[in-house]
Amino acid sequence: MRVLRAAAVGAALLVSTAIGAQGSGGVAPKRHVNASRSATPAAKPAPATAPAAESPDVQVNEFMSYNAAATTIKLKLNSAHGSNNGGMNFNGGFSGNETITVPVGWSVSWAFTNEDAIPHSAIVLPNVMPFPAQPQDPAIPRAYTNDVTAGLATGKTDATTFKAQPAGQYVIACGVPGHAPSGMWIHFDVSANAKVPAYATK
Ligand SMILES: [Cu+2]
Repeated sequence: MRVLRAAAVGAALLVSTAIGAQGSGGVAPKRHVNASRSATPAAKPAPATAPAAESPDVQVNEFMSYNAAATTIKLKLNSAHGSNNGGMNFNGGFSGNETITVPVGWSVSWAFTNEDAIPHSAIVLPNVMPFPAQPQDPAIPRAYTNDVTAGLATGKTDATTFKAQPAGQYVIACGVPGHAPSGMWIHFDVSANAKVPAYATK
């Protein structure tokens, strides 16, 4: 009898426990669902707190991007980019058939890479023909690669940053003797009127 009574009490406890579990179990998921449903629309306004005022970089083409707020320009200068003009080109441009325009006073960071089998370099010179037979100083301070006259060997890179001023018409030319007269130059205009940089190809 004692054993039976104990079993009966145990059974009653099990039943009440099961009811209790069922009760709380039935309520809890309902609250959870309600909470998640009300949270979903509430979460949507979150992007409004994201920084929208920051100026993103603008990609002009595969070689140039800029940041208008910072007035900075990133320019890739690849010598012998493709076979145009027998490799005597910058980013495929030669004999002035490409024009890079930058607003005066902006900061230009160029990354030069020589993709050719022979040495090349880059230097900003006045847009005055014919090109000087002898090496000369850049028209804008710092606007040149290392080894302007000897050129950088195959695969070599060189980076420089300079302020685009004063306004005027320049060229980016190879400083290795004979290369610029062979067409290894493109236009580089520092403009007092341009609001943003541009990269024109003919
Ligand atoms: Cu060259």
